[in-house]
Amino acid sequence: PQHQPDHGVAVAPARPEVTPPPLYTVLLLNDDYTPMDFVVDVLMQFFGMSLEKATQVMLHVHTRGRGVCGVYTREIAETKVAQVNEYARLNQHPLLCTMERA
Ligand code: TYC
Repeated sequence: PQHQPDHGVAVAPARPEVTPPPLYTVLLLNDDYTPMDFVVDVLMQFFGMSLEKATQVMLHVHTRGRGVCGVYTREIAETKVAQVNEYARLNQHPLLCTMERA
């Protein structure tokens, strides 16, 4: 068939391709001093977990050393990490939240 001339105007491809953003896992690290109920409170407040789920994750961190709070895009993960660490320091607990590429 005959080809249409290219007018230099960008058009959407028939099957648009999108590049998904990199994902980051937000982690909580264990320590010997932060009270268990404080960690459960953090998981409920900042990660939207139920009391049951937060307790389960807190106990996993307590016994295994670290645990997953959630997986987010970079800006969201960075904000969660900053908010949790600020909240822990404000309450004078050594609790550490970190992130790594998923
Ligand atoms: N290990 C703490 C304690 O025995 C509890 C704890 C759990 C602390 C999870 C930090 O990310 C953490 N009180």
